[in-house]
Amino acid sequence: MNNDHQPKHRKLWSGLTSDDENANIGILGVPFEGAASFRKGTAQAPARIRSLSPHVAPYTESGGALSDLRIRDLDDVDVSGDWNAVHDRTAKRVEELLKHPFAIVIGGDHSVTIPVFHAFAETVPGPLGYLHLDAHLDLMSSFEGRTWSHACTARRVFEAAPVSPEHAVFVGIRSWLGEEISFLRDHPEIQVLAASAIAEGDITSIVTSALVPLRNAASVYVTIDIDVLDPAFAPGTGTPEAGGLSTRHLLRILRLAFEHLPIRVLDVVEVSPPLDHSDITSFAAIKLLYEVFGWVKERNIR
Ligand SMILES: [Mn+2]
Repeated sequence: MNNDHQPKHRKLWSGLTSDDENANIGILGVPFEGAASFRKGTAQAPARIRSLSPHVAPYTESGGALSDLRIRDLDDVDVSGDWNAVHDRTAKRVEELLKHPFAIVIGGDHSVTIPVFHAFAETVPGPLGYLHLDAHLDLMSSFEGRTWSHACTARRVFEAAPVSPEHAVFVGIRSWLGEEISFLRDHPEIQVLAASAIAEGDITSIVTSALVPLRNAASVYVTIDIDVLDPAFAPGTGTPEAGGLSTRHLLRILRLAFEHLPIRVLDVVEVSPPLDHSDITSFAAIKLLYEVFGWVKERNIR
């Protein structure tokens, strides 16, 4: 794909796209799936999600018009070559993306969060917060011999100054590995909200108190691994875990996050169109993104 021009399809993102360098929201695709440990297909997500977006009305679920929002789609990062080259190129393009008041990245597998977060940490003044919505912790120091595996994302994020574990919150977790449990034991300041706790309690009060550590961050990065949703709501993903959140729950959690936190960047990763059924998973991602558009507009981020 040519990255130097705007996509020709003017109905992209329901016609909200603009060439304006000052557009409220910048969107960048990173179709990299080289770090997925099991089933692939996430490289197709940015194109699939974009191709479905013309079929969605430019309104939030509560009827908020998105019409005066301006969205600049920066197309995809060139993901040819090895992972190192992809990380470098991604970081460079994220610097451009961050000229927009709000930045959205569409993966790709979860490893794409690593270079995106590092570019964010180098560009945006801290202290920074990290909100990780996922079935998995991704806290391995290395996985299957790779430090850049999608199972290591959060560990690599903690290596970027100036984020610290006391400004990190994990939500929707229901899969654990021994090394991750040890890491959490060594870092009791990290908040982990398991999927079971969300299902069994009062979601508003549980989530609101879980997000407290992020409130004094200057800017917050939100990463959404689509497998945080139950496979019933998001079957098109490489490592599904039963017992997950409903799309309704996830929208509620994100709404609370937007109400309380200075969110600056959001990524959606691990959508795999070839593993999907009837585009359920891509449409779930689109629903989340359109609500994000609405909250950006509501908060008047410009
Ligand atoms: Mn995951």
